[in-house]
Amino acid sequence: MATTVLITGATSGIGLETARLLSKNGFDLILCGRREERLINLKEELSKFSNIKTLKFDVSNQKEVKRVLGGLDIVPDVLLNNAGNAHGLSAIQDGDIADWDAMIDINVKGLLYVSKAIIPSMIEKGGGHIINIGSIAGKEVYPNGNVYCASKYAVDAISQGMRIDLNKNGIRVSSINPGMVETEFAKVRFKGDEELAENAYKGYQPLKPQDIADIIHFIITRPKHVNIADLLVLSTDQASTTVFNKNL
Ligand code: NDP
Ligand code: 8X3
Repeated sequence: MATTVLITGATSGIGLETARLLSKNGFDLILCGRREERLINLKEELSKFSNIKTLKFDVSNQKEVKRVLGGLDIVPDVLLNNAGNAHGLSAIQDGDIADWDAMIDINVKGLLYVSKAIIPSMIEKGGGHIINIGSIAGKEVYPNGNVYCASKYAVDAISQGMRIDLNKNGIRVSSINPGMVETEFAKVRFKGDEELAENAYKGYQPLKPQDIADIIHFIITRPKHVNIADLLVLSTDQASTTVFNKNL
């Protein structure tokens, strides 16, 4: 039987390219996101390669997560907790509370709600694999990153905690922490300001979402006794959150 992977945030960026790569490699997928039209198109695109199920929900809506994932008739072998974004880039004294709420609600609480809905069935099945997408921002704080960094530090702590608590259940927990990846991330962070979004990726070669998809494919195809626990992945042009080899 094919391995089933549930991907949150499959409508764009890292999640989308991971869905494409895994489907082409024969993995069955449960693809999640809020943008229904994208989910429909993705199902149409990938159904020729593997079985695709789509689920539309907001990870930060606890009731919705419980209702939608509680109704699943398949236990995913792999849960990819990828949905998330930065909202804004401001000094702490200038931060927008709605942005802070969004980042904590989606990146931290959303990841927890989804995990809470899936983990019991993995335990009952006797195993599984959870991959959490953290960030370099969860390893190193940078100017104006404050609450986004806090949300990703939380993901780092949750990944470590999951690895410890689920150790006895044979559930692998992996954490991937990318540096800059060219996706819709900057567009969301800068609220649709195209110029600011483009600047985020200007003058150097950032990672591509396909690079992270490749790594996810590698991680989930290791033998059962191997867990890639924690990875920091940077483009060659990036050395830290603030040091880039830019050619501007
Ligand atoms: P994108 O903006 O391209 O994709 C974000 C995905 O998350 C979308 O599919 C979006 O789907 C989904 N999402 C956002 N909010 C919600 C929500 N409330 N409920 C359900 N789904 C949601 O960004 P990336 O692909 O870059 O981001 C993926 C992950 O990678 C994030 O966790 C991000 O923090 C992390 N990351 C990104 C880096 C980068 O430089 N790009 C670097 C390090 C980490 P929809 O809008 O349809 O709901
Ligand atoms: C995304 C990378 O450096 O913008 O997590 O926080 S960064």
